[in-house]
Amino acid sequence: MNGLTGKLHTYHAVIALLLALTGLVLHSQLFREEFAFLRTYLNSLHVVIGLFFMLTVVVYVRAIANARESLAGNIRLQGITVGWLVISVALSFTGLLLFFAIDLYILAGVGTLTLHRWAAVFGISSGLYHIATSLYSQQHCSTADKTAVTNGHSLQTSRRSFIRWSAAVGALVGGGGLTKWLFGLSTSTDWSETNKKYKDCNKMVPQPSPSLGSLPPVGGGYKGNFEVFTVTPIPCADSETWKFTLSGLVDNPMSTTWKGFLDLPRVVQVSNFHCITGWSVYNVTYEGIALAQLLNLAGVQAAAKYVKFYSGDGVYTSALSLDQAQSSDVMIAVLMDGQPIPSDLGGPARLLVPQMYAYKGVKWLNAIELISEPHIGFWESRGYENDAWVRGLKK
Ligand SMILES: Nc1nc2c(c(=O)[nH]1)N[C@H]1C(S)=C(S)[C@@H](COP(=O)(O)O)O[C@H]1N2
Ligand SMILES: [Mo]
Repeated sequence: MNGLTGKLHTYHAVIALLLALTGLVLHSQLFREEFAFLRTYLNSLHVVIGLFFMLTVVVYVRAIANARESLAGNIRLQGITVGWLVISVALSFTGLLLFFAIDLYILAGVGTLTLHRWAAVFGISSGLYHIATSLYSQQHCSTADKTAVTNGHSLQTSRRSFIRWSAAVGALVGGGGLTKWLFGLSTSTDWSETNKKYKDCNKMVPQPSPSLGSLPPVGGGYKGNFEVFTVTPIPCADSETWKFTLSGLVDNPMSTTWKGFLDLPRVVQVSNFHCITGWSVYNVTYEGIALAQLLNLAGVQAAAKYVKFYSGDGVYTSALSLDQAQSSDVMIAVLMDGQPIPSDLGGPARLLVPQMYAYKGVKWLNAIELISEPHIGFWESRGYENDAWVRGLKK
């Protein structure tokens, strides 16, 4: 390595390390709970570091192209270079896709986040392998002459291959652990698989019966995968105790049991689901109560300007302006592709605001309140826009 590529190597390594650290921290549940308020900053930081990462990759590719001869014949170095390039390009491409997908109207989320994670698994474990083996060979080079005399050659080689093998096993074990952590949920787009994938601890009797259009789903079955996101442990509901209330500035406040809730008229719609972290799920057939209709029934008073939503987790809230809440596609869903929504995904009843980022879609929705002053919800008070229109969908 000459001076220039040596420096480049250092920059690249440091940036890759920062990228891995911010990525891992972003994935951790801690940053949806205690440190949730740091999440938006951390996410921007991860994106900016990612841009620098891509920059070093480009400069690196040019440097390598200029120094092709030094790679010729060195199979090991060629392997490292090609592997590194594949992983870097995969990381950059999926990263860009996650960031820009919604602007470009492309189907990010169908595997994009999954690919990004796989690239991270390979990147991090091969990075660790690379560090371990080159640390050894550096040491080995500087002491090569002495050891060659004292230890003899064969011992030298077997020691080197022992180190390589240990590093490889370490990287494999580390990569396996990382994979398990990053993919806590397996991925599948098949709804029949879904109940195995998303856990359901709710005990709701009776189950809502799907109406025409709901089963088989008119949307043809949703495309993509939901990430189970929650800032609390997942609450389990029981129809014996479950209650839904609508209160505040309304003429007819309402407090109903599960049975009464299921008697409210429902509609079926096909909509998309966009999380602000970059993943989307498309063509979900939802059945539920149109919020505008429910508000109509309740008789909204003139003083009411905002609608506040509460979750059965006792922590999460969100809010919409009355106008936003009355959009025709805002609903309280109880069925998804004709099946009861599992507790993982916010069942028995969750709010849906398809044209806004999904943090508006309060899971385990159990209360609505009409208020006169704005309410700043859980994520909104931690840096997310209160007007959460998905980029490009509405303004
Ligand atoms: N009660 C509650 N609702 C919530 C959240 C949450 O943490 N708690 N997360 C929000 C966010 S950020 C997203 S992207 C979606 C995720 O929905 P899912 O877990 O069904 O995929 O739920 C939203 N509603
Ligand atoms: Mo989200």
